[in-house]
Amino acid sequence: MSRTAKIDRKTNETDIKIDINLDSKHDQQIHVNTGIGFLDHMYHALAKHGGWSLTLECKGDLHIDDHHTAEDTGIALGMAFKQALGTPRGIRRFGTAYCPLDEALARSVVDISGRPYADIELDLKREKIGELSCEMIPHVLHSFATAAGITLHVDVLKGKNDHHKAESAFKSLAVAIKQAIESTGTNDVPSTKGVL
Ligand SMILES: [Mn+2]
Repeated sequence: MSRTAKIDRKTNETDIKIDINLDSKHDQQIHVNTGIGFLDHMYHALAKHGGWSLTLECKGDLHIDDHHTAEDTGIALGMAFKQALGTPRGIRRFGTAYCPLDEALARSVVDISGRPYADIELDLKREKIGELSCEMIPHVLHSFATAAGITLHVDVLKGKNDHHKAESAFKSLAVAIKQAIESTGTNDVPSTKGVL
């Protein structure tokens, strides 16, 4: 059984449609169009290495800047993820991954905890990558974690090139999430509280 969700989120600043399938190992379909090329690249990497199918369309107020589009797509993707996951039963709950991209190395640690928290250290030096402000990259990850109700620690441990650092961060996040939501084949809630 596939874990799927559809989200429609419209405000005065952005109009977002998402269709997600967290269990698309064999037939991944990924279409991302936010109007910000580098952000599309990051969401595409997240979906690809997370084993998701993802359609994400956003029409945002890019005539102002990239802020609302980046933040709101992070929120909407978090909402979609949470909805698709449903009650977290029969999953591993914790996930850890290291991903390199050439000289860059990132580590992500995830807890599908029901506790929204994000600690993000990407060590980006540039003002922007393509049309995405570097300050928006941790903001996107914070927004995603908050809306998804999960705990994220994402650290770029090494690297010189900001494109490599950001991409290795999203890849490691994808692999860590994939591990955390992997089915254990039980119906157990992975918490001593009996609830997440
Ligand atoms: Mn903001």
